[in-house]
Order: sequence, then structure tokens, then C-alpha cells
Amino acid sequence: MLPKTNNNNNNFYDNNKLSSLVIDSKEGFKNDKPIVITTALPYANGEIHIGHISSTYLPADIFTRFLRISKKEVFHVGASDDFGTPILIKAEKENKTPKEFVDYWNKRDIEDFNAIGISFDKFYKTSSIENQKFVQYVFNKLNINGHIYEKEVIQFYCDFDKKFLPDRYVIGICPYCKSKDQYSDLCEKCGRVPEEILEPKCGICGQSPIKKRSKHFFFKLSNFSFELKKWLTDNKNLQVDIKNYVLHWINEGLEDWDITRDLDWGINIPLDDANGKVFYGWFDNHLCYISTFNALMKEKLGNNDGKDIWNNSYIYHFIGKDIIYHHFLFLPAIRMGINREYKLPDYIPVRGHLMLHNKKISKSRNWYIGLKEFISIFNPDFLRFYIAIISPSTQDDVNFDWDVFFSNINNDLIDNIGNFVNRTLSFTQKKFDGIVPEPRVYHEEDKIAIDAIMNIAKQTGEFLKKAETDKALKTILKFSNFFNQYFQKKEPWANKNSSAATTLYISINAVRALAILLYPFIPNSAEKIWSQLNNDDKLQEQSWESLSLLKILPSHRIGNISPIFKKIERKEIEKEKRKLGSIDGSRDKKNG
Ligand code: B3M
Ligand code: ZN
Repeated sequence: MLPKTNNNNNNFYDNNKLSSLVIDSKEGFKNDKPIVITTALPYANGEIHIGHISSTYLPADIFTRFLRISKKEVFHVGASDDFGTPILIKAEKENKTPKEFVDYWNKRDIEDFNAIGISFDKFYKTSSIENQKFVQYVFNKLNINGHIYEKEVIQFYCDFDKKFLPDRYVIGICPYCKSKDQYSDLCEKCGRVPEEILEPKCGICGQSPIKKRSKHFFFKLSNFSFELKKWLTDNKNLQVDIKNYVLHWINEGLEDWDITRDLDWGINIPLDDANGKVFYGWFDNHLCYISTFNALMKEKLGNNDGKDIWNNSYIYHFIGKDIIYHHFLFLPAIRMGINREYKLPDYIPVRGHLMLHNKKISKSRNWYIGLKEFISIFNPDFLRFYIAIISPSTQDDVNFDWDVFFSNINNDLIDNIGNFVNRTLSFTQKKFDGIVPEPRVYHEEDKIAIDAIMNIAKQTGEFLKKAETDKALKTILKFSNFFNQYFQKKEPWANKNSSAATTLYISINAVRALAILLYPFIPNSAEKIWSQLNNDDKLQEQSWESLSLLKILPSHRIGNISPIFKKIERKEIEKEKRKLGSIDGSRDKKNG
């Protein structure tokens, strides 16, 4: 639909006429409930890398920022996952107490997330007092409700390290293919799960472990088969392919979960006869979504424990595909087991893995790029832009490739978006002394361009509401590309038919739209555009709908301008590729 040209006395576009066309903020989020967003908790034993950003934190952050600027009440909570044997062992190796060790990584996570603009409302820890109390509360309730039982298990124990050894810490010979140095729960050579590993050795000290009996607590996951099936079937927001194979797991029969570990680093089991035992990390970590949310509500509202707000909100858990089992079965079953005192998730957006040059990212093999390193070299928004553009909202894997990164940033972000923003602002600066000119005539192309601005909030918003971030970003790129062509075609430098003023007035407003559109994706760069536009009010105060209004009026003075982005040089990329090559080479030599 074409906008009407104004035929009254005003020579610029009347925003009132646009209001019926812009996005209806209530659409898709009926009755404006708050939205709680959680992101899978990173283990507090190493740095955040580009894989974490891609599968979990960036999609959640784009969504969160979009909701905030759409003026929704939204709470993004996260935490570090502090417990588990690997953390204990690593801390010992570094001569630190586990607490010192996890505190270090918790702080480092916060720094890294800040640096790339992942905006949590609260980032806490599974070892917080609040989480410990909440986990014990949930356990007691499950116990009263009859969902917990005790059973004796036989486990490997290292007499030298004085530790029960979890599966990953027992190494031996695969009974099937006879490969050496395999985990007791998985042979990486033949892919089978050994019934009993041959010649078991302790993964820490290399000595032979003994077998010991230990009493453990089990959660009766099998009690919930029926209820889980119903929940999965009824919830229409879950990805269908995932739902189907989770249903398949249920049909095959669910095993009960051993929720105990014989360690002293973890949350204590609140029973007299459970000395020396703590909860398994996967019992307590997802409960930290709730305890962290409650802690946030307490900070905001005083004594309120957050339960009412949680239960009256839309709940989103953003995760990577390797933890589907835990989030589609274990987490909902535990909430069911406490009579749904806290409601189940409405959405569980699941994303695939990020590969690095087509190989699986692996920290232990050093085949990864740490976030901190990345952003010490490149603009953090470059990583956000690139990952957002390549990642579909499905569980398909995506590939990080330095050459593609190079061309996406230089061609799409800089030559397309950066170029349009820059030429519009510099033209206004040079030819109109930095003052937005008053439009005199509207030609057909101008009407189409105004139409594009009027529609873009809704078009992009439709995708972002569903967290389809790649589709939204591609729509923005088309919009910017359209405006580059518009500018080119109108040739304001030739001032044909004195239409330059109209072209610049519309283009400046398209730049304003772009700043808001890009805010969820590349917040720092969006702020930079915004400040060059020199608007009185802040970018974050704008509403999403308002991006489709022509709010910058004639005679507005723009600010100081400079290029928004700096192009990546070929040699910078070649250097990064060489670094990868050397990591890869040394690894292959070691393995071969
Ligand atoms: N800490 C990390 C992972 O397995 C694990 C996630 C917990 S989410 C409650 O990816
Ligand atoms: Zn040992």
C-alpha cells in the first residue's frame, strides 16, 4: 500500500497518518505478561567461547533487547554452573579451593558477557545461598511427594585420591574393540558404551581404582512419563522435531535419575543419613533459573519471592541441542514433582552447535576461539552480526569460517548498512550544513521509500517475536540495500528536479529506523549511529513501533559524523587463519 502524499500545508510527512500501519505491540504477546528469559548456565571452569555465544547467549540477548525496546517487561537471568567433579579436580590442580576457583570464573564470565553486550538482568551462581536453600526445599518436597528413593550403587573409588570416580574419570580398554585410553562410559573409537571397561585406571592419578558400595538417592523420573507426554503434546510452542524424538525417548521407557554424588563440593542433601554426599549438578543447576529469578525479584521488589510473577509470565529457556534431555524431561518432571509450584517453560528455543572451520569446537583440543581473544582483535559487534546472520533458529549446526566472516562484515555490514548510513549523514553535513532539509516534492520513488520505513517495524518484528533472528537481520539488510539503491537512483548530488531535500529527509529517517532495528543485534554500533543523528532522547527510550515513524523533522541538526565501522583488512584474517592452522597442526601431530 502506498502512503498518501501530504497535500496540506506541512511539507514533511504527517506521522499521524502512519499510525494505523505500524506494529501492534499487543500482537503475539497477549495481555502483556512479563517475559522471563533464561540461558543455559556455563560451567565455572573455563572461558566463554564463540560456540556458547552462538548456541545460546546471542539469540537470547537479541530477543531480550527486542522485547525491551518493544516496551515489554522482560527479565534475563543466568548464572555460572559451579558444581561437579571436573570443577573440583581442576581447582585442585590449580591449588585453589573450589570456591576460589568458581568465583574467578563467575567474575570472568560477567566481564566477557559485558564485553560483547549480553545483557543479563542478573547473573548469579548455582553455589549461591539462595540456590542451595531452594534446591534443598525442592528435594524435601519431592521426597514428601514420594518421588525420591534410596538405592545402593557400586562405584569406582580411588584409594589414592580418596574419591569416588565419575564415569569420565575412569579410563581403560574398550571390551569390544580393545582400544586403549577410553572412558568407562563411552568408547570414542567404536562408539559403544562399555558394559565394563577393562583394566580401569583412575583418570586423575592413573592407579587402579577399587569398587565400593554407596547409598544414593534417585529421582523417580519414570513416575512422570504420562504427564510429560501430555505436556509435550499440549505445548504447541516447542519445536516439533525435538518434541517427536523426546516423545520417542519416553516411549522407550525413562530411567530414574541418580541425583547423588559422593563428594564434598556441591549442595548438601538435607537428610541426616546423607553425610558426605551432595546433589548431582544436574539436579541443582536448572533450579538456579528459578532461584536467580527469585533473587532478582527480591532486589527489585523487597520481600516478594517472585513465585507469582514467575507463574504469571511467559517462560523461555534458551539452550544448545546437547542438553535437550535435561530440559525437556528432567527439568519439567522436577517441576511437576513439586505440584507445579513454579510453572513449566512455555518455550525452549534450541539451537545447534557452532563448528569452527567445519570441525567440532573442543576446548580440550584447543580447537576454539575464546570470546576475550576475539574481541581483543575485532569489534564485538562484528561477532554478533556474523553469528546472527549465519544462525537459523533451528537445531542445525552452523559453521564459523574466517573467510565468510570477512566477506559478511565487509560486504553486508559495512558496504551495505555502513555505506548507506555514512553517505546519508555526510551528504546532509556537506550539502545542507548538517540540517535536515524540508521536502518539497514527493515522487513515486519517495512514496515507495516512505512505505518501506512504515512497514519495516512490523516485518522485522514478526520474525523477532518468534526469535527468528537470522530472518529479521536479513530483512534489515534488504531494507538497507533498498535505501542504497534509492539514494543512488535519486542522485541527490545532481539535485534533479530539486528533489534532493526530499531524498535526504527520507534517508535520514531511514537511518533512524536502522539504528533502532539494529539495536538488538549490534547495540554499540546502533548507539553510535544514534548519537550521530543527534536526537534529544536516548536510543533505548525509543519504542520499536516508533522506528516506522518519520520522527526526524526538517531543520533538525545532526551531530558530528564519522564512519560507523572500520573495514577488516585481508591480512588480519590471514593472521587468524594461520593461528588456527598452527593449533590444528600441533594437535594432529600430537594425535598422530
Ligand atoms: N552447565 C552446560 C552444558 O552442559 C551446563 C548447562 C546447565 S543449564 C541448567 O552445556
Ligand atoms: Zn587415582
